[in-house]
Amino acid sequence: MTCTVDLDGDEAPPTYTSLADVYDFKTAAQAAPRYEALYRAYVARFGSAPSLFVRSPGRVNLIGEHIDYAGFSVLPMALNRDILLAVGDIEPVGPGGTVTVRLHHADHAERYVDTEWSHQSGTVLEIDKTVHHWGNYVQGAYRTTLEQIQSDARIGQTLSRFNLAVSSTLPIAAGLSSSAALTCGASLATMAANGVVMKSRQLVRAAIDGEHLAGVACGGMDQSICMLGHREAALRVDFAPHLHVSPVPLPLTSAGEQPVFIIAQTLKTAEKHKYAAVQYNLRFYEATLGAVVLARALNISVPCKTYHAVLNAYYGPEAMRSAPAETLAEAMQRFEDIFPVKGVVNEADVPEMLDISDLSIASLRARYAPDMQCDASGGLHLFARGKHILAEAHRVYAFDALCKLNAGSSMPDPDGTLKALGQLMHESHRSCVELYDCSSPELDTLTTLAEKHGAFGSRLTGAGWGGSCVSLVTADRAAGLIASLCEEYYYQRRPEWRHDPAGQQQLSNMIFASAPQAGANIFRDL
Ligand code: NG1
Ligand code: MG
Repeated sequence: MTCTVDLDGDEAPPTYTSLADVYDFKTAAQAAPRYEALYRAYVARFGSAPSLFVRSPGRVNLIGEHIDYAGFSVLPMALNRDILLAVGDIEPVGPGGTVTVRLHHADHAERYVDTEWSHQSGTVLEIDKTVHHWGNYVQGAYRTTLEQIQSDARIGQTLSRFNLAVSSTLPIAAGLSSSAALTCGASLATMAANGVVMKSRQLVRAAIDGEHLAGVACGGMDQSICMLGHREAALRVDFAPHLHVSPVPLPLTSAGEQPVFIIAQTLKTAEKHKYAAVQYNLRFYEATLGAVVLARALNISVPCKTYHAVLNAYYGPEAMRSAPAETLAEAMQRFEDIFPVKGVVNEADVPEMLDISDLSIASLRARYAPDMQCDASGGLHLFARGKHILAEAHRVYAFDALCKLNAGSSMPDPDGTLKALGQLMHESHRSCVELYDCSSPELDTLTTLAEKHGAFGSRLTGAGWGGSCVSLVTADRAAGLIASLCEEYYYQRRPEWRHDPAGQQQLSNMIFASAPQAGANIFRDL
């Protein structure tokens, strides 16, 4: 998916000199040893001290699942689990000289093998996406960041060689966007190493393009929230007409406290390169074909490949901008009334539905799912997927409106608002189960348990099919909820973790509480 980037604020990501600028007091104290350990690992690997650190957080999507590629707004927040990069041995390379970047993983060097790449200053780095290496994400973002630097006449063009060491508390393939944290962190490190200042929007663009170069056809949600997260607010990310973000402060509880989100992993990973071909890309294809079929049913003549574009063409950009919830409510009804086939559709029958019966399946694919593998042999659930997308988009606006209505004000029934937010999360999960078919038995068990033990609402987050769920709870119930889930979910499946310090350590990154965090930043002179 391509999107133009038009972000609020023209600033560069911040540079800080104290952990307290990012973390609250207690978390800063807990985080300090990680920076020290990474410093030591850098010295051990490269023989000199790093000159700066980059911090790049993971994200959790609070609501708005599988609708970013349909063009609709989503509502994520940055997490208190992050990737740190130590950057050092920065040396400018003259024109035509060889630029080399060395990359080391400080936590799991045996699993994430070291790598390095070189190119002549002034030439483009080639990336081999057929080899699945964790360094591809870093290389991809390195290359696209240099392209941004070189396309901006205001920025100098002398490139530097440098070294990177990485450490992470973000679980991989858990639906918490470790990949975007890595590409955003790599973009920021490349910027800093080259001694230039770029705007956040350029870095978001570079990180998105970098992930594409690594072979993942993603939307822009993950990179936007990672780079632009707010310390005390979730973000609404809009994709049309441009990528645009606005803070969504969460309503306080009746005790005047910030509510808490509990992130809980299923113990079943959701590795993109494994399930993408079967499920994620197929959903993208179903979402695109559904939009095209709807456009045909509404007699829209301009080409539209997303549901958002169809609604925009039918209701007009003004209705979409000023009354999105009302417009979507109308659209949901119309969709039910006029979508031509409510059941499963055979791929071979789609051209007929579009009145272009001489179109081959190969051409249909080339038009609506280019450059992606996907298996449609089980049929296309166009109606069910479309129904989810429209209702989920509506829930995002409802969630946003509830938060904004109650932001900072002392309302009569604050917990009522949290209950209503929880209800939207609950409905979102049901829709992912029943209409989008992207849940798993483990996700259903965890969300049910979370709601039983005091969550206002709980839902899968990220693409699904494994990974994590997110639950909304008051601060005073957070510890109790975590204890209950440990008892009834984790210790049932990993009894050995109960008394083993290493198991407890694993568990602390499997289930944890997070409030919204700041987006990525640089630290100097810590
Ligand atoms: P995950 O698989 O959790 O990183 C993916 C997409 C998002 C969005 C969600 C579903 C990538 C990098 N991310 O998230 O853009 O479509 O699924 O809402 O592909
Ligand atoms: Mg990802």
